[in-house]
Amino acid sequence: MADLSTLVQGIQTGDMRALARACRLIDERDPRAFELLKQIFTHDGPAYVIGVTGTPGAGKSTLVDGLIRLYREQGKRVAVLAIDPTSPYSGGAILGDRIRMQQHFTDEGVFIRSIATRGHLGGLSRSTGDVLHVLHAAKFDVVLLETVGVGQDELEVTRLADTTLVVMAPGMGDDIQAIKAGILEVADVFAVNKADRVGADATAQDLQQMLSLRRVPQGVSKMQGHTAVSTLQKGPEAEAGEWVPPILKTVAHRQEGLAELVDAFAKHREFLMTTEAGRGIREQRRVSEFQAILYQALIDEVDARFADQVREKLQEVVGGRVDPYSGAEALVRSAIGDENET
Ligand SMILES: Nc1nc2c(ncn2[C@@H]2O[C@H](COP(=O)(O)OP(=O)(O)OP(=O)(O)O)[C@@H](O)[C@H]2O)c(=O)[nH]1
Ligand SMILES: [Mg+2]
Repeated sequence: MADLSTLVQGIQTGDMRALARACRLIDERDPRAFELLKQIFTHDGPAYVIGVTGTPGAGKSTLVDGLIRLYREQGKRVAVLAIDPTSPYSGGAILGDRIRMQQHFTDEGVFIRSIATRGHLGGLSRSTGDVLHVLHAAKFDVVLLETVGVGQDELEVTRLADTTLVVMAPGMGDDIQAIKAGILEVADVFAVNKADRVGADATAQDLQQMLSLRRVPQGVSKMQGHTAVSTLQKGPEAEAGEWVPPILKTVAHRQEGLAELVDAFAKHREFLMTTEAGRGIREQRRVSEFQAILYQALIDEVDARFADQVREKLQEVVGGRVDPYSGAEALVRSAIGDENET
């Protein structure tokens, strides 16, 4: 397929149009995307992936904007994936982000792309994972993965990141209490943004206290093997080989505290690359990715080849003639060609 090899070449040379085309194939779940991903895959992609999540309005987009600028000053090539919400509330926010981002659109070293939350199975995190491989192949130095909202889908996406930044802002004390435990557990680094406002110290302290209450025993993997391994406690109690998420204060629109943030990211990356715990996390990520790809491939295959049988069986189940367990079992047996039905 000459067309595909041109595309592969375009990606590997960082051609923006080729990148956009590849993202589109993935987004549309074009069968050629699978072939493309096979060809460009590398085991140790060079891009360092930073997930950015946090409470609404805390300043995530402003921080991402500042981080792009900082990394660009260091001569790094940066990609930004904005995980678009399906929520109707966020239309305005997204528009604002677009305007803010515009200054980067003409920069050859910055690639910006939104990923829509399509309804398909395993959808958002799977297609984001595929796009990440495209960005690895294009040899970006840094990928910023900004999620909007703190739902389960968004938390799933942060599992794809090497390092997850959770952004909070002062005056959200009650919010912090209300935040699902999930968001604290995915954090590798915390930013208390809007530190120019009163209450930033109190928020940082609240956060610190909440983290120490949530102390997790060493070695316990959280959220199906998510990245953060930490006792979530500072000081001498933290045992060797564990990551303790630092809490940093930032003023995003003034670029304050961003250098420290980048420093903390680098330390976390170092932890991932050089420690036993870090190796375990990276291994677990490969396991989860393979499982997700395998299951998706199986589902696609079944959809393509057994759609009629599935529909028939479904009618029997819905009509109460077959129980769902027997129905599923019969389909699986016929799909794998096992005639020894019991
Ligand atoms: N005072 C102050 N305002 C800030 C700071 N950072 C961001 N803001 C403002 O806070 C508002 C929200 O910032 P965004 O960056 O859009 O926040 P967000 O977390 O991306 O918001 P959503 O995507 O809607 O959840 C904007 O008006 C920013 O200008 C800061 O450090 N200090
Ligand atoms: Mg935003």
